[in-house]
Amino acid sequence: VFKALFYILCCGLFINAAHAQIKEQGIIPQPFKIQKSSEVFTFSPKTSISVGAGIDANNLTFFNQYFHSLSGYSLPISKSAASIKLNIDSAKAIQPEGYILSVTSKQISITGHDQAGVFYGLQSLIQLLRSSNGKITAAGCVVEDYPRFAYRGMHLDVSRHFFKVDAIKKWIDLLALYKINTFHWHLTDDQGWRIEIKKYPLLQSISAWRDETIIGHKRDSPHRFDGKRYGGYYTQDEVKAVVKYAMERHINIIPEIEMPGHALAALSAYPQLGCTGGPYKAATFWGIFDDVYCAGNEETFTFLQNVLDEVLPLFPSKYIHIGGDECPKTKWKTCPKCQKRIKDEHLKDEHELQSYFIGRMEKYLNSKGRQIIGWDEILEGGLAPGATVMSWTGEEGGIAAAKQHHDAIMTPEKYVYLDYYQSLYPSEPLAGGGYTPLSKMYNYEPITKELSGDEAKYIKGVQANAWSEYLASIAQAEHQLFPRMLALSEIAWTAKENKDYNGFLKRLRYELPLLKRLNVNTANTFDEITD
Ligand code: TNX
Repeated sequence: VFKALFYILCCGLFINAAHAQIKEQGIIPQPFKIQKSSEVFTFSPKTSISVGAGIDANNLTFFNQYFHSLSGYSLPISKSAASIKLNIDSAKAIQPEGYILSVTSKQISITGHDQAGVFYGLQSLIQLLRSSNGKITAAGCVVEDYPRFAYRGMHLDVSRHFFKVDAIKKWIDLLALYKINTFHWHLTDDQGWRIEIKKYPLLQSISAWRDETIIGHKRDSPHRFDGKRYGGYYTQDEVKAVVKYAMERHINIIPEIEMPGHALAALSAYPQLGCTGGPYKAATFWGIFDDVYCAGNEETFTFLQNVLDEVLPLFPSKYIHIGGDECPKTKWKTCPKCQKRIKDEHLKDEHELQSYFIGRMEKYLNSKGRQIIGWDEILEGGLAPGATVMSWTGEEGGIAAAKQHHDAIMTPEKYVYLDYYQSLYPSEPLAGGGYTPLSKMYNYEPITKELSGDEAKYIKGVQANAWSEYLASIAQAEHQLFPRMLALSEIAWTAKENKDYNGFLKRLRYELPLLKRLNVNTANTFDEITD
């Protein structure tokens, strides 16, 4: 009897321990519904996948790569009965981009509403995989999932620091894993022009470069230069390859061509486009610069339209970002051409001149079937008719846009800027201004109470911005981005009522080893110091 009791007790402890482990396994972003079971699916080299009619095989690429790196073997695709089944059925998974994932001891099935749904089901499955003693398993569960917001964005500034195509592809894979569907590619700024424009070769030979490389990214000496030219740009062929790579992972790339401010790099090659005629040089340090595109000069508009004529065929995106932020009006105030434009167009002041500028570019882009997005300063002097506002200086811009029945994307710097410090540890590398620990970012709520139910519909989603002034290397970029990007994914995807910071932290514990396997330099000092 004693022996039997001891046996029962041991079994109980074992089952409990196993169950506790399963209970803590999870998915980031937290799905709409997840029901865990104690079943476990075990993979073997014989486990095959069947891909239902109409499913694009590209959906499997990232999963297969990851699975192979974990197990050392690939899963064969089979036309007949297989233990992993992928299907599209919009009557079963009724929400766009949604999916139903079921894992039992015998079978794994993913039913997507659409291709994206199947893809996201596979990303969730990646997060359920466990490897122990050479055995790969997936925790049993039924997941029913779909996103809260249609726009789930991440931005990357490649002007202040340049990241090569391979780094961009790795980054895209990581966005995809966390169900982020928009990549806002900040391609031009004062410190470098990063996209090949064949009509303007000096953009490649001059604007893509600055005279100095900033080194010494330490708190005590952030301003040291090594005297070496710094720069680079993407060829149009590279851009096409990146756009294709992203599309295969259900990510739309929105290019940003900045205007009328943050234009020094372009002006350094084409000084006639500035109010004073130059000479100008691409900035070697950070900030806001007074020399901007001249709004009184017709050639400025011809130049920007010609640039866009080459940009548009590369990016199928409905949206094109035209910047609009931080444009000092100093030079416009004393520029005869700008003043003439103000008079001729019956504008009140330089703010209305900025609005004229953006409105004119919007018309051009609309005539090519595209819509503009701009930073919230495009509200200055009146919003262009179909513009979407990206609200960065706070939430006010997004709220104002929604109240005017314009679409808005929330990206307030206080909550979702990844160049801000994530911890107060002195070991933290030099970063941009503020302090946004993981919890603060996680708890950001994009729909503010100022908005009525109808107005809230204009908030299309949320985005985190990775300005790269202090991201001098990929390792440093990853340190700033991870794990905070995972918090963004829950803001953007997870239903409001399912958000729970403590639960997120528990799931994060299982996610960090995954990120390590993917060679991501995740920060481990993201917790808050409360004293
Ligand atoms: C403001 S956010 C900028 C960027 C800087 C960033 C640094 C925005 C639209 N403009 O040019 O890189 O602050 O945090």
